[in-house]
Amino acid sequence: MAQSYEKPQQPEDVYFAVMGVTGSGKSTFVSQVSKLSVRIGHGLQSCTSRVEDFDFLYSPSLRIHMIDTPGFDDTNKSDADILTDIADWLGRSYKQGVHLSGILFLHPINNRRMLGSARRNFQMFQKLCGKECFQSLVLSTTHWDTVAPEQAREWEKELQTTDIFFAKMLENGSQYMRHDSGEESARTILEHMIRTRKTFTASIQKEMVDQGLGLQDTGAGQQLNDELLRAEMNHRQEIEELRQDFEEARLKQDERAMQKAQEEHEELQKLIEAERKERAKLDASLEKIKREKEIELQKHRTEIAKQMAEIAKIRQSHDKSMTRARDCETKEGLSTH
Ligand SMILES: Nc1nc2c(ncn2[C@@H]2O[C@H](COP(=O)(O)OP(=O)(O)OP(=O)(O)O)[C@@H](O)[C@H]2O)c(=O)[nH]1
Ligand SMILES: [Mg+2]
Repeated sequence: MAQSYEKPQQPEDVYFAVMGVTGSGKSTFVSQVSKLSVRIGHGLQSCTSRVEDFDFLYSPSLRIHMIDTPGFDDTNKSDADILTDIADWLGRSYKQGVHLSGILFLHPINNRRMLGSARRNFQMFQKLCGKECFQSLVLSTTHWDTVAPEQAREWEKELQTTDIFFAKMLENGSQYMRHDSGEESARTILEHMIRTRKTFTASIQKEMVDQGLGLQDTGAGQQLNDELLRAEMNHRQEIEELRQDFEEARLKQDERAMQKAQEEHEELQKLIEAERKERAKLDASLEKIKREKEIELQKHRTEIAKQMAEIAKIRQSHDKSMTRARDCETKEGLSTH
């Protein structure tokens, strides 16, 4: 009689993304919950340079994938590059039938009121997710040990009660959780995310995959595009003011002031050019991003192959000189006997 074997049950795959500005502690969180070796940045430079999937077996029936992302406000990459990377990962995984079940957004509590770029990036993050998935978001604060407790609590309250910070998202179903005690709070957050998990499609996935929009026409892309345009307009205004300064200096025949205005003008022109390039990066469909990434990967592989060939050449020449030295020693040994 044929024996029946029970097919071993495959664990359920659950995907959680971790986002937030650079240095907020995303990779640290991923390493705390997964116990995997994750590169954490200890210098002033940003660390995670691309989206990475760290998976581990949480229980025999559950495999957790923590998606570590590079942080906006990176020291090496522009926000347009970061948004492109995240859009690429989200688009590709969605096409392959992978759905996120939650996103954790980390904010360092010592970055008081989400000033400047942190605030703009938070707005971009909200557009990237879309209101419909606010219920699957956990907003959390890190770096509690770097601020006096009463100060941190005051700033936390401000975050929770101010509309442009966390308040609107909390009203729309997001959850706030402190991450203030290392592995213990990391585990509490993960357990909460597992308990409340529900798959969803982020706005940027619907926009780029379902509607076939280019990155610049997505909510997050538009937000970044508007910011870059605003910065460009400000710089043009500054150039206009510099022209007047230059004219005044010319009338006074003040060579030094003329030189200074000229140099500042050149700097501003460079900034405007960089902003234009950034905006051009947003003019990309998922297909274009994929092609560019493939070209980048190919360049990277060619570079590695070149380096490997160099290493092999050095090793070969080293081996040859060692053999020659050994031969000489043997000959000398023989001649002395
Ligand atoms: N004091 C303190 N340091 C922390 C905390 N969380 C992370 N760090 C430190 O902050 C630095 C940056 O942490 P990462 O986990 O690399 O931050 P990240 O968000 O992944 O940064 P990017 O990869 O650059 O986007 C590291 O030195 C961490 O050890 C925290 O809660 N308190
Ligand atoms: Mg990181």
